Amino acid sequence: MSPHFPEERPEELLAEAAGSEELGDGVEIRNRCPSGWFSYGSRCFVFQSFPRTWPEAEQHCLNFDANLASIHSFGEYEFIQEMVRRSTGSFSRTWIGGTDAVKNSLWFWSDGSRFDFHLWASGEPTNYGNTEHCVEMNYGGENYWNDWSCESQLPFVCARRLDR
Ligand SMILES: [Ca+2]
Ligand SMILES: [Ca+2]
Repeated sequence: MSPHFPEERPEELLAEAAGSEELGDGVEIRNRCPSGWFSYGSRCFVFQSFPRTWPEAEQHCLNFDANLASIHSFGEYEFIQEMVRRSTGSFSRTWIGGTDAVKNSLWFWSDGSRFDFHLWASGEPTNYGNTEHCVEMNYGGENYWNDWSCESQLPFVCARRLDR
């Protein structure tokens, strides 16, 4: 696994938001992640294990003032992968917030951030049958992304900014 998740120190892997108000030297960090969410960088994340279509998943995240997760670095990706693995016991296929539904092959994140990072599987995105406009992770193994039909149902990851 990644250096972010050393197996021998599980308590540090996914510091649950509610339990991490103090950061050494009594320095308080503002931590407003909802209970059960996990913080990474300046955002809070939660894995939702019940399968939904991509638009239903995005709507569900919006109920938390969140969006489907955008991913901007390999570290963020590994963090989310670990959240999925801990919940499901494997690297299960999972919706994230990427979509090219507005214009094919022009990718956006549903939270409005720049699509500045990707981990497409070999040969992807294929836009198979001109029907694949949403991004899943953990496709064909633990590391890769695939464009898939937005109407397919998968578990999903929501993310929101910590300072909300
Ligand atoms: Ca597409
Ligand atoms: Ca595809």
